[in-house]
Amino acid sequence: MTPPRIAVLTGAGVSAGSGVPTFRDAAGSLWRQYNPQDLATPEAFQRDPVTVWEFYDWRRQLMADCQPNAAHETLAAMDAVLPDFTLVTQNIDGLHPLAGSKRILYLHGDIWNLRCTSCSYSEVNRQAPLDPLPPICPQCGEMLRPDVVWFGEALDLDILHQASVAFTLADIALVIGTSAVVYPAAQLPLNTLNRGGKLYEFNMERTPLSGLATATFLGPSEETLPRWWDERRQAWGL
Ligand code: BV8
Ligand code: ZN
Repeated sequence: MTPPRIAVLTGAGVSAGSGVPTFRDAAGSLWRQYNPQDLATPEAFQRDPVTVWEFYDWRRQLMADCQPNAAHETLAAMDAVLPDFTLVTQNIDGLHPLAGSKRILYLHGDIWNLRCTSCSYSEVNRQAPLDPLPPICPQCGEMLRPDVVWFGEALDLDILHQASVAFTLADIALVIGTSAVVYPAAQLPLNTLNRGGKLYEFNMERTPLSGLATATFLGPSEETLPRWWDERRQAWGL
């Protein structure tokens, strides 16, 4: 039997098992009691670039020591055997490519990429901590920024289109570790349902998508996703 076409949307919860704080936890974290949503905005960066850079430098230092968990590894294994598979991630932590995933669409950018606020310069930079902070463009001397999509900033339209097509054509949508409140990401899995596909959710708790999901597997995705894949892989003869 031909394996189904699968599109996956991941959020911060897929990396929770690797020690990366989720947005909901980060807001409550000891670190300065800042709400990430107040810091991950162009206005905050305009007003106080050093504080925003401290926030990202802190996260980069924390993420630098984190390793992929069984959920990331399962998604990489799926990518390797499924003919039609797309991983769409909201995460910027770099753990999906580290686990070996290949077909990845980054909706919200990558914390390990820096780009210039003034010219077209950009670089991959895994230095943590960064020094100096804020980092300076070697090409024009202006400040570099994290190459991520902040709240109120538009997503890359080409990436968003590819993600939307992947979910529209998918037989199965997997939604893993996301509170499903950030748009337009949270909208994507509905494309699969609207075309008669199935939506399986993997989360610690129910979300706004749970009422629409074909099934919600409650528990840590580093446990629930490998179990689901083992059973499906055998049924599909993979
Ligand atoms: C845009 C990069 C327009 C930065 C991020 C009012 C209503 C609706 C929408 C809006 C609104 N007001 C504003 C908007 C739009 C806004 C938005 O959606 N706001 C929300 C908060 C209401 N969206 C935007 O601004 C987007 N841009 O709309 O632009 C536009 C168009 C044209 C021209 C100009 C402008 C941009 C959104 C992208 C923002 N950037 N990240 C950074 O990371 O620093 S979003 C950021 O927050 C993350 O990337 C992530 O996507 C999001 C947090 O969501 P989650 O990943 O779901 O994480 P969270 O902590 O919330 O949840 C974790 C989940 O995991 C939980 O459910 C938990 O139960 C579960 N979990 C925990 N452990 C585990 C687990 N599950 C399984 N296993 C575990 N072990
Ligand atoms: Zn520059």
